[in-house]
Amino acid sequence: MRGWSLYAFLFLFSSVGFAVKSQDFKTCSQSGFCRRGRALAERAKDAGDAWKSPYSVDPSSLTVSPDRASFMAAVESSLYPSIKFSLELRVHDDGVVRVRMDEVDGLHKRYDETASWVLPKEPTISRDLLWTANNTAISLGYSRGKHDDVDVVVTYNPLTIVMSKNGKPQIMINGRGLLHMEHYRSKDTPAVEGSDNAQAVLDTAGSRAWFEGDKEEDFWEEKFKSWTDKKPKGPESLSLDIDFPESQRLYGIPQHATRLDLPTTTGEEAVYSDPYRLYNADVFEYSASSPMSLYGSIPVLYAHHYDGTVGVFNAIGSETWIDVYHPSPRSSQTHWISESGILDVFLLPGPNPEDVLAQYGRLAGTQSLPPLWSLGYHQCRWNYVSSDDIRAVQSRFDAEDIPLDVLWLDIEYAEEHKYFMWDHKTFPDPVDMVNDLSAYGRKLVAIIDPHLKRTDDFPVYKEAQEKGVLVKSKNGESDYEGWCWSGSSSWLDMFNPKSWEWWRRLFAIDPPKQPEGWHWTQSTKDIHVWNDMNEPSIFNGPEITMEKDAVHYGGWEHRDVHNINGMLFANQTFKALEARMSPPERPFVLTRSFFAGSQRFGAMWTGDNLGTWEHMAVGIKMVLANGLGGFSFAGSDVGGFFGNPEPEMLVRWYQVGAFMPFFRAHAHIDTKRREPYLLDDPYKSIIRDTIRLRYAMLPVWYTAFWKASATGMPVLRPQFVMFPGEKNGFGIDDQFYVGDSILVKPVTEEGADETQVYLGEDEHYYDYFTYTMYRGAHEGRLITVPAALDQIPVFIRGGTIVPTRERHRRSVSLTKRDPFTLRVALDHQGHANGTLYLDDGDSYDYHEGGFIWREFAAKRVKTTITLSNNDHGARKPGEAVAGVDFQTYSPGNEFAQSAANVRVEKVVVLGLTGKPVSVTLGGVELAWEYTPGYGWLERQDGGKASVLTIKDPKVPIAKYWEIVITL
Ligand code: NBV
Repeated sequence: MRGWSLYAFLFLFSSVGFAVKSQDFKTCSQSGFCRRGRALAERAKDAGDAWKSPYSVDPSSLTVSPDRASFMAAVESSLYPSIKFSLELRVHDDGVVRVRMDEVDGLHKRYDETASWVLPKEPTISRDLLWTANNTAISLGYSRGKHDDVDVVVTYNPLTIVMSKNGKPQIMINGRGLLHMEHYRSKDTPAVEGSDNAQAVLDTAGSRAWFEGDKEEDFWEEKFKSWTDKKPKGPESLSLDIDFPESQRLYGIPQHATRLDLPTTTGEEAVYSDPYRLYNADVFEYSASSPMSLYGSIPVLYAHHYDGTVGVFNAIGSETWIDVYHPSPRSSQTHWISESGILDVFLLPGPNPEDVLAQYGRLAGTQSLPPLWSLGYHQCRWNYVSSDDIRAVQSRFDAEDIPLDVLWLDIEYAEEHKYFMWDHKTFPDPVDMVNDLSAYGRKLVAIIDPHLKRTDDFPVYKEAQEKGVLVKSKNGESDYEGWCWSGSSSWLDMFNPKSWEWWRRLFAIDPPKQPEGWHWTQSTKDIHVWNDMNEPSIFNGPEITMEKDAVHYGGWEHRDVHNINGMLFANQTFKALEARMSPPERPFVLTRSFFAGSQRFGAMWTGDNLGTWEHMAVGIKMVLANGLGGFSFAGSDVGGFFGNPEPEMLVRWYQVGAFMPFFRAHAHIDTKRREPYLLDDPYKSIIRDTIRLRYAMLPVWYTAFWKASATGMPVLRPQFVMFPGEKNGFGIDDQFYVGDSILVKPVTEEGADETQVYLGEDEHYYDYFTYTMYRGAHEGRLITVPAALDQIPVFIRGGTIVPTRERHRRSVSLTKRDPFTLRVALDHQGHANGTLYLDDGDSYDYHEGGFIWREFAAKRVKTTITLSNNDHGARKPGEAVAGVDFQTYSPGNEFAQSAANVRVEKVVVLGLTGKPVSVTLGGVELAWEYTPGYGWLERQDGGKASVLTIKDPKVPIAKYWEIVITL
């Protein structure tokens, strides 16, 4: 065994008991700047009211911009009077306030480009501001619009920034005086400026030592295990307190394996002893409850109470730790400690979850609308070992009538882990193999990792080296070298714009003309890509990642951009795949590492989870948190990456997976094969039904994805997002809504045959399968429902209309002409509404209005219920629908015409109060049948709803019609 593979082997299999090797990762106390930041907070706490932030604004420096959308001011710290900082406040037209602070003429430049990687475009600036300045503060109010009850006040001394609503502070920056931007200094500068008065300064209350501590530990060099981080620029960390005096719960800052409403990390009753860490890392066998870093970071946080929601997005790409505390049941405090970078924080005024998520979506961009096929079922394992293996797996799925859309290839397809290059011994005919999948409308996803084997017979590495697009080692002298699957490797530096065009060319399907070079010849448009290990994961690096003093394009140290790094790799892969086709088709890229902005380019998964019930459960919370971070297209390895799940666990895991936005089974190379067809019945049949259910519900999923891409509303909606005013539901994170109509409570407990479901509104809920009715309550109610192994607790929310496609097909593309079923679940007044978004699933024609957008409505007037299928033309003038671009949309567009023959084949109306006298379309009686049961007038918990089934009314999905039910 060669050196590197032995290393990899040991790395992989050295842990028998599947437990995170926490000693491989830093705790806050092992990280110099985090320790300093926490110590600062401790001193502030001990000092109580005597504590005063040394930072203040020089009022004479204040200038409001001519367009009145921003102001600039000079800031200084009384501890270092000669060091100057600049503060800028800018207000966007949706009320978001951006706060930036940087060191002026520092010894080095601080990294200030994080936001430029996140924001797809410069936000529009507000024109409706009122600024008022006096001796102590400058305040701004919004002269009109949604936020006319909001104001922002910047006090000069000490510097605080407070966003209030109706005079009540909602977001407070530096209210606790923990703001500290460690300025750049040189090693030989005396500890205290002006050596004669050093003692005097240190002795005075409010002195530097009082504020900063008197040790310079880890300022210039820091050790962790066998690594030494030489810090060429010295200390440069940023500490910032952001408090939410009116908020009870905090959500966000993915990715962590923890509850959705974030448990505390400080205070006597702290749930975790360390802050939440954002430092993208390959945390192998991670714990199912921990504030430790994982593969991705999204520094957005929401603070919620029943009468309002606000948020902050902290655009920082360096390692960041966040302490969370609730000083009272109704207020929240956070303390952010980052290693480097400027202060660039966006305050999101809300006032409710939907608004705050939309505000974040406008900043960072929303979830890209995925190709429809990628919402089907994905079958992966490490590894399918040959083209014949791939063909055999596909045919077993077909033989067992289990739908499948995507087969995956992990790293072993590539010769010596030189990605793009097929191992011809095992994959002699890759294009034919992919074509065999394409024949059924299926795709292949192949892995491409960012480590490039340093060998002359790997053209990708050679070209990258020649072009100078590899990350450099410290001092920027040579290409960085580390160890990964491919042995001695170098890493692409996607911060270098020169890499982008080149990377695009590698994926070109037709031989690219200019410039000359290598490209992936044995490829087809049906190969999509999986970017793994992009944190980056480096076997022999500190914390299994890159040394912080490695150098990126522009001379930036890796420490400045670490959390952004993985995103750029996947984003460029997405753009490369998009460019393969003209006109472009929607690509699919799965990324393990991510940052704010990744959502615009694909999907993520929760990495190497364990095949345990705890991991099954926490995966749901992680996916929900990711959705709040704007990145809805998320899922966990179904079955768990490590371990060999028993059939019961595997079945439950499929039931979870079928309700995750990204639905993929995956397994470690060391596990037994566990494709669903290998199971015995009843397990196999239950999984088949579960996957079929996913396919039937694709219209619901796709509509929810469209909504997410149009508005920022997550595909999976947590309880507090659905019912922001219902406080008993704020902690609920083991159930969720798909879009706004389907409530799911996946079972993640062994041996369960029933479970409890929380209903947070006074409304009927109908069991999706049995039509059993339950009734919630305003303050929330727990109901107990059956949940045997073949039962998934799925409910239709009363008042919604759910479109599905119920023909059994092998893959998504074969469903495209299939008829629809509509389930109409009447609310407690006998009404219901629903929406459907549909397009060709592959192209970008929807940008030009090439889609179908329908609103279904069931309206009751006395004893008549009229069920109609409307387009926007039927809406009242002026009634807008967020996200629908009615500028370009016309119900008669080409795509809608192509679907003219797609019909509704069944309508099921739940909860009528009695047998109809007639059910007509244009005055003509339709074929229908009625099963008596409970109706919308009755409160029911466990009785069956009445069911009216209208058989094949032959009405088009894309045209207006009206069915009249007379009772
Ligand atoms: O490429 C192999 C695996 C992959 O299957 C898994 O999904 C990734 O999260 N990869 C990690 C490398 C190392 C796994 C021990």
